[in-house]
Amino acid sequence: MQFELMASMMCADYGNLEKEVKNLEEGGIDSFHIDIMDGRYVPNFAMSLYDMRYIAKATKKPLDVHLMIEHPNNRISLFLDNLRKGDTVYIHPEAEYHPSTTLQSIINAGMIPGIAINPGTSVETVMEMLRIVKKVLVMSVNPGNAGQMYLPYVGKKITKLLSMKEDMDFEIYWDGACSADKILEYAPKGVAGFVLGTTLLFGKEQSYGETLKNIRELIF
Ligand code: S6P
Ligand code: MG
Repeated sequence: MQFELMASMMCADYGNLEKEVKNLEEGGIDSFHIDIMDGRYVPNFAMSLYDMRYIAKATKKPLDVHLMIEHPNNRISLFLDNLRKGDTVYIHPEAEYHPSTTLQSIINAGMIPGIAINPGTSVETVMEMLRIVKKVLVMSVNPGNAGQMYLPYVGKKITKLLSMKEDMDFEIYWDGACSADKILEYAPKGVAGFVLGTTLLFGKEQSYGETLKNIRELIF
């Protein structure tokens, strides 16, 4: 069974960032998830433009950029100019007056357009954008911090999105408190990828390679 594993780089050791990137690459990570925060749309400052740029230079793997910032279209070129074609950029529709304009900027730059859906946001409110994007990042925690608890009511939303993804041509990704049991349950149902943070990947006794191998062996 095919599914992607992304490393949530806000959880990495910043004292050894280059080594972290190399170890994750060697361990078999598929892409690097970059949580950009502005302290306004979410109550935290995690990563910023220069962190993203550094990681983009340190790896040839794709970047998965999750913009948790107000009105991303105002400064979207700062990000797009430092990415490669085929990288993904997610916006939060609530953070923008005209989210489809922002998504069009992402498409025009050759990036993969995505939306991130908060736990309290319903599928119905983003329906039209589902026709534009290629990826939907379902937040199973409120955005802003790593190490939070899974919010179980998000499961019903994933089930709904799974029933729509073929017709509307998008893939579903999981972000927040991702544990092995969630991958075991949702990868076979069709969730395409999982963002791994403190719950499963970082700060563990075993190497990234061992962890990633164990996860991939969960599902044959
Ligand atoms: C949260 C952010 C996420 C977290 C990730 C951390 O705002 O979008 O990408 O970094 O969820 O994973 P964990 O396992 O610590 O919840
Ligand atoms: Mg994220």
